[in-house]
Formats: sequence, structure tokens, C-alpha cells
Amino acid sequence: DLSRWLAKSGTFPLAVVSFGLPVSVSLPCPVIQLDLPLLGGRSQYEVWCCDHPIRFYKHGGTVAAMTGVVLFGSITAPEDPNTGLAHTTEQAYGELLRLLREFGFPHLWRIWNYFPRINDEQHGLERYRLFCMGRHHALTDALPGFPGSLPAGTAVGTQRGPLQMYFLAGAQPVTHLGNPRQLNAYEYPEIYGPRSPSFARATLCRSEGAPQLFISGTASVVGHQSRHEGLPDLQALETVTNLRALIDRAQDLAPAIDRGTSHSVFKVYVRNQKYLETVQHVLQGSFLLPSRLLYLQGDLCRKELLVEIEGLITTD
Ligand code: 3EB
Repeated sequence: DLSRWLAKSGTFPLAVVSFGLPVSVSLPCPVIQLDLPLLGGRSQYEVWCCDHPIRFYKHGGTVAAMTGVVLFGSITAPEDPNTGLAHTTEQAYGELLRLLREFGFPHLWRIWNYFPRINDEQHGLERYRLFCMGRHHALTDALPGFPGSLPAGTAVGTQRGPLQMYFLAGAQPVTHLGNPRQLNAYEYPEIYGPRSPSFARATLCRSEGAPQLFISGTASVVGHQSRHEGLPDLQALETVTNLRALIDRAQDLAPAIDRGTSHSVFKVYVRNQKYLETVQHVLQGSFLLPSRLLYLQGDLCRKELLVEIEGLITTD
């Protein structure tokens, strides 16, 4: 029961994300409803909260909650079929940058992107690639420090709905990390699309004393190539190896970051319910704590990818 939980918690909601479930309470913060079915578990909400009252902002499809330190924003952009997804994405990212400028949170920490039919073709190009073009176009000149200032990201396909983005941005800078086993996505060769995907593998945030690590959607990609096509078990294993390498690198910079901590949450996106058991079985033998995992059915940005895992590790 969301409203009872919030009333009892003694905290202030910064954002609520729901997976398939309607949110019946009205809250002074972004509320994001994603068409991503929960797999193999009881329904849960993702609740972001903070100790201080927030400032609330709403204008059209843009909603934000702010403290003195952090802004949580969401942008909902219905697609105009005449202009296409690249244009919709470029506009939405332009709006995101405008919001950050208006309220003085120039440093992007983390972005989540969701839109339907991610692997379908439109105007002769896969929709994920159109999305990457619009995102790149909006950010390349307007985001100071691009591409080194790009934050951790997720891009996952829903069944239906508008383009939905939610994001964290801060007043203070953060550290963006690459994965030693993977090429930076913003350096992918053109075989993956005319414009490269604009995200970092992880973002380490140390502004509040206790470090936090935002881990991007991580899949069975080594270098820039997809591995283990058609094999969900080996893809899950490769993904865990990638996560381990990434978290180890973050730990070199912030020793308090611990991959086995219960102060962590991971989201596992599985392309098809039929792979769930296999993926769960592999993850049971990994460092990921079963109680800290949420399984969702979502489409992934390369047709051959069957599983992707993102996470957040905190240290207090
Ligand atoms: C990959 O490694 C997998 O386009 O924002 C993962 C996380 C992936 C984020 C994005 C894409 C994105 O390329 C795909």
C-alpha cells in the first residue's frame, strides 16, 4: 500500500515508478507508469525518497522534484507519427537540458529511457537507432563536456505508450565510468547505427559523503560485439562478468562500494518470459542477492540480446 508506506516512512517522495500497476494516489513528484510487466514476483513500486521537503515543478509532459542537491525529472513525449521517433527524442532531450539549465542542475547523473517497438523498423531504420540519432543530435553540442559528461543510462522497449524518460541531475559533478571489458557505447562503430548510443557504463556519485554507484543497463556485450546469440544462460553469465568488472573499477575509486551489499538493487530485464527460469538459475549462482532483484519483461536494444541488468549500489 503505497500511500500508507509513504505516510509511515517519515520521508518525502522524490519519485514513484510503477510497472504495469496504476498509481491511485496523487503525489507532488514525478509518477512514472511503465508498461513493463513484472515477472515472477509480487507487485512492487520503485520509490525514490529524501529527508527534506522537495520543490515540485510541472509543465506539460515535464515533471520534477528538487532538493538543494538533486533534481529528479520525468518527461513524457507522445510520438508524432509524421515526424518520427528521432525528432520526438531530440525534442524531449532539448526539454531535459532546458529544465536542468532553468533550475541549476547542470550535471546529469542517470537517465532511463523507455519507448515501444524498440526493434521495429521505421523510415528504413530500427527505432532504437532513430532514438540514438535524436538523443545524439540533442546532446552533442548542447551538453557541456560531451561525451565524457554522459551519465549512466538504460534504454528498454515497452509494449506500448509514449517515449518516457526519467533522470537524476545534480548541482555538483559526478564521475562517469567505462567498463574495462566493453568499448564505451559512445565510441561504437557505425555498424550499430548512424549515431552512437549516448551513455556511460556507470556513474559514481560522491556528493553526499556516502558514495552511490548508478550502473547502466548491462548486457552480453564484450568490446562492442554481442556474445552468445540465442543462449540466455551464457548471456546472463557474461552480463554478470561485465557487472563484476565494472563494480570492481568503481571500488578502486570508492572502496566503500561493495557488490555483495544489501544496500543494492538490481533490475533484470528479460526479453521473453520463457527465459526467466534460466536467467534466475544463473543469477542464483552469482554475487547478486536474490532479495534485491526485480525481474521485468522488456525488449532490449539489439535484437539478439535476451537479458540486461542495471543497478544501484549505495553505502549507508
Ligand atoms: C549496450 O551495451 C546494451 O542506449 O541508453 C544499455 C544501456 C544499452 C543503455 C542506451 C543501451 C543503452 O549497448 C544496450
